[in-house]
Amino acid sequence: MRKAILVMTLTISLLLMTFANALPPNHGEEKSIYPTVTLYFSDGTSANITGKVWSGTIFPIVEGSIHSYDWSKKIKYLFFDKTLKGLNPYGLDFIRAMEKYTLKDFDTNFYKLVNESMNDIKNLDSDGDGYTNIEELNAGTYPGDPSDHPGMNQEEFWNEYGGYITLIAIIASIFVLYFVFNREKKD
Ligand SMILES: [Ca+2]
Repeated sequence: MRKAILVMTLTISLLLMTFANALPPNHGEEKSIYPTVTLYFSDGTSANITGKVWSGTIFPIVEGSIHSYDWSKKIKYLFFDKTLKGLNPYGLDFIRAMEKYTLKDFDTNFYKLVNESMNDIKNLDSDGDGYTNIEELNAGTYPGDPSDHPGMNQEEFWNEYGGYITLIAIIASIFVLYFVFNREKKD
């Protein structure tokens, strides 16, 4: 009898646990991995960009406006630093550009506001690595991370193999010179 009660209790707990897991998460307080950023417009008003707005609205706008690179692959850190807690230099410039508009623009035409703000900062070099933001966006590198910029693959290749290539070139020249001198002696 005791065993039966124990088995029943266990079964009920298991069922309850399964049921609880199957329930959708709490919608009002849904957690996002992206930080909420507050905009302060010049007229003293302010507005929040929540994590859900970043991922649900801003990222799709960016992905849709850049055609030469599929930003969905690495958009996570486009505006944020690697801890996802703060903005990187590009994210900061983007927020500053948005703040030049008004709360009315924010509330009534958010899509246009995002597009225009991106456009306003496209010729800046937010991270100071020598490439403009739009060059980096088109090449699929982070405009807010100076260690990531176009032409990296060639540079990395040279850093890794440049030493060997130089050494092989020197040895090859010595061989060539050796044979040339030997030949001259024989003649
Ligand atoms: Ca960069």
